[in-house]
Amino acid sequence: MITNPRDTFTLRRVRPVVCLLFFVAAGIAAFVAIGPSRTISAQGGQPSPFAAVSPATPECPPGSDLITVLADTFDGVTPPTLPAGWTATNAIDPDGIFWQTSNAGVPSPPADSPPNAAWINDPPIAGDKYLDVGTFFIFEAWWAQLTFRHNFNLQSGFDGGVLEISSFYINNGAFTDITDPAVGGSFETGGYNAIIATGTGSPIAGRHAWSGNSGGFITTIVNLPTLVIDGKLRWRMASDNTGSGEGWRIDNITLTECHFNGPPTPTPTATATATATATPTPTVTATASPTPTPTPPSCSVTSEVCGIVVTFPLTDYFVEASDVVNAATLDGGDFIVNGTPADDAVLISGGHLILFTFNTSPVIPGVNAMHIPAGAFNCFKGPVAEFTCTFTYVPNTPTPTPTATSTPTPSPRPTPVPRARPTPHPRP
Ligand SMILES: [Ca+2]
Ligand SMILES: [Ca+2]
Ligand SMILES: [Ca+2]
Repeated sequence: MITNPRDTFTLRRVRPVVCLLFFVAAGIAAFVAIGPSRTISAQGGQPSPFAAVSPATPECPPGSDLITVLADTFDGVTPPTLPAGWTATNAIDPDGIFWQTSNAGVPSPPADSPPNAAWINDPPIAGDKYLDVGTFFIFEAWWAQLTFRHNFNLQSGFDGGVLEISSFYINNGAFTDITDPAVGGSFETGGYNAIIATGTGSPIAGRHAWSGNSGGFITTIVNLPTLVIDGKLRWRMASDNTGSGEGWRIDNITLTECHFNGPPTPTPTATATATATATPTPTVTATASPTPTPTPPSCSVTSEVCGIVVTFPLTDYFVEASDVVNAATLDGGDFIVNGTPADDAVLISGGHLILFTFNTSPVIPGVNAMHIPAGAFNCFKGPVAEFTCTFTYVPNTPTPTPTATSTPTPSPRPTPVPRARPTPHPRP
């Protein structure tokens, strides 16, 4: 499923409410939109050592709607098959058992929504098992939240599960823990409850993780960073070299965000190009009325990279156009970083989104300048307007191994700051 971005142009720093999103991935058909409601039933009511939670009913800022980016219950397949869009990989494969769907066995109950959940075992030897969901793209994401239910009984303190994300703009695409500062995600509820022991062969030794016995299905809600515009999620179960558990089950996954629902807005123009006014201001003097300036180009672009701080030298840059781009006029050289033209340009998403790539990163420590000259390529409505923007590169420094013994305190979610809109938009 590919949803064309709206014919709406935004600068995220100016109007963070606006969001455009779509998927591109194999097997996207698996992601079934389930409408505006994101409530997950709180069933499987066994006594649990974890605090009872009521899945939050998120509130979107005025002018935006809650939409579901992806959702899966794992119930449309016959175990052990995974739904399309999901992949299972064992980076360390001790037993040939991969993440799969399951409708029976331990840990019990086997599913939150019957009949199936995704499941992995907890073997008595070192293992590293991944459950990945295909790439999704979120543009102008506001208040993106991942909710899922899971039931784990993993050798306490030695075997554990973590949630990781891969994005172009995080550690050069390497899967990174959702709570890592480079990612910036945080748990609203149901966060990690243990630190995995070191020295016993765990691939995630020393990291915060889910471990021990959840006592049935619990809810985890993750606040996703707004800077992640493309992502692959990974549920990772790591076991050490002795002792075992029952395993880990995942069910009822939803990823939601707030999406601007207003009318298309005028293009903010950072350059000095004057906007033609329909009615020149009357003048009382004898001086001539100003000649109306020509209508500026109807095609403008922006990039999620504008204004952000990156911790590795970027080679890939998404640029979003307000109008469909004419591919015949597009080439890598149209996009320039610090005076270096890109090597390639690819048009995706119905022609609104361009991915410029460099064979060698042009990034320098400190402030970096991005530039697209006026008319570098054409859109359906006319030549592209000049684009300039900057971002900052701060080389990453190694993160010390965590030594704290307490679980991290979830960060409070940011307070929505709705931007002013010119006119209210009637809801359907
Ligand atoms: Ca299910
Ligand atoms: Ca173990
Ligand atoms: Ca060109």
